[in-house]
Amino acid sequence: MAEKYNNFIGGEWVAPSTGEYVENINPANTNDIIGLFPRSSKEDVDRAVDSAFEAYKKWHLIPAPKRGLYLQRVGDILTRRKEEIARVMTREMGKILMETRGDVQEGIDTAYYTAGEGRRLFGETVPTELPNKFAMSVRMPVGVCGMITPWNFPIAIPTWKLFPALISGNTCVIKPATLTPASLALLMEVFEEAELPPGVVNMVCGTGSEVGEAIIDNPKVNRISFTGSAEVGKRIAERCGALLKPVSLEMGGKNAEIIMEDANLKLALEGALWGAFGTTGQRCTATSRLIVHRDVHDEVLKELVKRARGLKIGDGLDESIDMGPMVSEEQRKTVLEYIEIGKREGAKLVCGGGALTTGNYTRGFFIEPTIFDEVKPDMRIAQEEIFGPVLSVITVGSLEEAIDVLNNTQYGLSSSIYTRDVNRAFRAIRDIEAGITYINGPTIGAEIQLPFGGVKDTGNGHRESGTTVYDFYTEWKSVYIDYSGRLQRAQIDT
Ligand code: UN1
Repeated sequence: MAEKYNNFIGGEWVAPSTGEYVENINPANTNDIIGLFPRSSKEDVDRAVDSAFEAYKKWHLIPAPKRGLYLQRVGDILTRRKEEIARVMTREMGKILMETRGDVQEGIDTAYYTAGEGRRLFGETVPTELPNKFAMSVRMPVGVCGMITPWNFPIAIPTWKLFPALISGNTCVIKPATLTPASLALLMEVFEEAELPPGVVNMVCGTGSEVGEAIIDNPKVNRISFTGSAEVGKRIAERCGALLKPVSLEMGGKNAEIIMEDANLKLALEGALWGAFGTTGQRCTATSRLIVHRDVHDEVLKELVKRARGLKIGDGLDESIDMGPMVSEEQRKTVLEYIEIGKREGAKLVCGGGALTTGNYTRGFFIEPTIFDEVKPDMRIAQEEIFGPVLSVITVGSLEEAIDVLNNTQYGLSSSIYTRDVNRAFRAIRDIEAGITYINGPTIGAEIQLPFGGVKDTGNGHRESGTTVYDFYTEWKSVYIDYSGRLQRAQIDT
């Protein structure tokens, strides 16, 4: 019998009011059951929100540098438990150990970076137009924050949301993705070990339609942060709009790497392989289009296909593996459908294209790294987010054309260009419509000390990470202190 996990509410592990649990299985081996996780209801969410609401009363009064000490401890514990958490994450999500270690490391980096922010959280002081008066702005906490998180970065993304919210003085209720609750449960254990006061962070497991919606609708929740598909994000934005509830959305991408004819091709190829097939293509920053200058197209494609065919696919717990399975049967099905769409649209399949179902692969959701050549910029495989190891190669004749093709999508998250020409690099930085642009690096691998997010349908104007995330988790208060001892009227001539 698989181990039963519970919700984490008010510092305790609490069974769901429904009494229902769902199996969490290993996508590389469906015989391996990680555990049974709650299928919770609104009742559980309301309980968690009440607990966060109570905890807020004390938490926001703790000085921010002291709140930072908790995060420092969380960083230390995550460092000690990094390997254990990475292994559980590989088992429940499928990405290879090297990457799940990286996922935890991103959480560790965020913990230490955010702990330091406890001594900054800068406001402004400005001159006033009146004598003997002082003016400043300070950041105020907002109360209870709700977080709805995806399965592709089961630790890193929750930490991007939780830690800035906490250092700002807020308390949190978080829902893990239904496919990856075990990693987040371990993060709750870390909070427990760090002796974070009960109720400051609460986790409720369950579906988006039950738990997610109950978090959004609860009137005591003052912020919603969501990472996931554009389709769900739009629905959340509508609901939050009606409730006048600030919402931060991180959604899809259709990221491209440009390879110019003057690029270091070896470097560009390595970038494309890592960007397209790392995490089995399941990053919102994944490279799903390769825009190649026609002078180097044949050389690039030949080598790319050779290298992609050489990738070792299998269970990510085996250190020799390059690419793990898809996270679920459903995701694999979607990707296979897109491969069929690509073929029907007339793109040329030059590598992979199928599910791997025999031999060692029978019990997992494995799929081949897939490359389409002769893709036209308007084809669906060049427009829609596939979220799998499928790369569309588009040929262009100039930098202008390359950037036009890159921008020709509804999304604008990550982008990359390989060139040795500094003038081209700077033009690309100026003209590419995306939240992130890499010069001579792949589209994946953002660091936590810069803003993360995108333009167009990728987001709704907010950013995670860096220093800008605090604009979401705090409210500004402008403070005027008049020490003249008399009534002074601003804007009134005397
Ligand atoms: C995501 O793909 O959802 O920049 C997040 C990166 C990682 C985070 C990706 N640091 O690729």
